[in-house]
Order: sequence, then C-alpha cells, then structure tokens
Amino acid sequence: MQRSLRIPENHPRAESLRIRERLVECLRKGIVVEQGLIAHGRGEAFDYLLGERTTTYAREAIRASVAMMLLADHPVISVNGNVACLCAEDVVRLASLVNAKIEVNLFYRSYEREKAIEMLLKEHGANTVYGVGDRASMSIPELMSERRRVDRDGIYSADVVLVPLEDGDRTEALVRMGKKVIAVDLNPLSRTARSATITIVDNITRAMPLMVETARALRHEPRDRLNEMLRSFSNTRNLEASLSVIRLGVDGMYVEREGGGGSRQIGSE
Ligand code: PTJ
Repeated sequence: MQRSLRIPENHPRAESLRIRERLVECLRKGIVVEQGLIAHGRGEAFDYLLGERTTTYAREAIRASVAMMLLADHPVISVNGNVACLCAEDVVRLASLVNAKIEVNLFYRSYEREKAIEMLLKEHGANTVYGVGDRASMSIPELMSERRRVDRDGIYSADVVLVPLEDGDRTEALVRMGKKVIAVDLNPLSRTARSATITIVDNITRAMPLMVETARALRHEPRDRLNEMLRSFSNTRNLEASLSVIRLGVDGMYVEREGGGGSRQIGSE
C-alpha cells in the first residue's frame, strides 16, 4: 500500500522529510533504486554533522567548479537516479549555462531506468541526453561496474566531468583517463571526495542551485579571472576545512549539552 506523509511546515526537519518523500516517490516511478535510499541516509548523517548548511568552504569549491566547467572544452554532467530525482531541473539549467552535455550513468543500470531518467530530464528542458541504450558503447578502462559504460560523444570524450553523488572507483578511473572530475559528496572522507579534482562537500539539493546561480554570475568573466579562481583553490585544503567544520560542530554540540555556549555553525553561513 502506498503511503504519503503530510509534513507540518513547522517541523524542525521539514526539508529533510520532504527530500525523503521525493526519493520514495522516485523509487515508485523507477527512477531511484532501493540502494539509493541507503546512500541518501549516509549522506544525511554527514549533512547533520555539517549543520545542514552550505559552508563557506563548499561555496569556494562551487566557485572553482563552475570556473572549471566554464573553461572546459567538453564538460559533461553525469546523472544517476538520486541526482535526477532531486535536481533534474538544476542539472538542465547548469548544463545550458556552462554549455555542458548531460549523460545518464547508472551503477544499477537498466534500460527502463535510463529511459525514465531521460524522460524526466527532457520534461525539464534537456534536448539530447547521452548514455542511454546503445549510445553507451564505450568503456572506461579498468572499471568493472556498470558505470564503466559511457557515451563516445559524452563522458568518454569529456575533459571535465561533474559527478554529483558518485562512487570512488569511477572517480579514480576517470582521473586515470586524464579527466578533471568535480564531485559533490557530503562525506569528505570518501574515496570519491579524496580522488576528485574538486569536491563540493554539500548536499546536492543545496549545491546544484548554487552552481546555477554561480554560473549565471561568472559566465561572462574573462578566462584569466576564471583561471585565477582555479589556481587559488586547493582540494586537499578545502577537504581538511570541511572536516574541521564537522569536528568543531561535534565539539560544540557537546559543549552546548554541558551548558556551555558552543555552536554547530562554525564555518557555515
Ligand atoms: O542510480 P544509480 O543506479 O547510479 O545508484 C546511485 C547510488 C547512489 C545508489 C550509487 O551511486 C551508490 O551506491 O552510491 P554510494 O557509493 O553509496 O555513494 C553515495 C555517496 O553520496 C556517499 O558518500 C554519500 O555520503 C553521498 N550522498 C548521499 N546523498 C547525498 C550525498 N552527497 C550529496 N548530497 C546528497 N543528497
């Protein structure tokens, strides 16, 4: 039996509950897989520790990522079930602003899911969606999962790939192919986060709209300025900073409980 929850507006976790409802609805429509709900739960745990805010460090990573996409010759946005469900509209907007292709790439691949995700992206205005069916005829070397199958005109020939919500194996394999990889991952300790060229430690539901906003702001900047933004960014430093937000946040929570004035929002905006 299908159940849907009426979420009270003043519920302290209203937004988080809304996102869960959306994922469950996408599960019913065959866009998200059961494992996608588990993956989201892991993300939620890190989001909680980050204070469910976009940190200043995530904002820095977003600026560098958008600069990288604007400077790229063949940028591609890789879309899986969770990303399609939570951010289809922003994926299409961002792709149009930075002139990127959109490719469906699934860990739990089935033709039905590819088509359902393609349809959702097209409903939001995408023209061509790469990687569907026979289009995904090329393979990422040394990768065994279904994620290895990519489109010759999409990820295979891309110089920059945005992989919101990814697994570590493919990130490493794409980097080995000489591509620059931008990841969005709430877990700053994950292999994806550690091996990507730029990692945005933020929830995709907040990061993607901010990427769109940043692309609008930066799209007419001269290439020199964009290059300068990239040069001044260090992924290692940025990940360390995100981890310190978690550490300080957790310490702050303990202080608060013991009657001190600690705050979870250190490093957040
Ligand atoms: O649609 P498919 O078939 O491609 O499958 C998608 C999933 C998500 C099931 C698949 O990619 C997977 O198993 O992912 P992992 O390896 O569990 O990685 C998910 C990572 O994304 C974890 O590090 C989570 O912390 C992180 N994550 C989960 N939800 C979010 C997130 N990061 C940002 N925003 C989120 N909303």
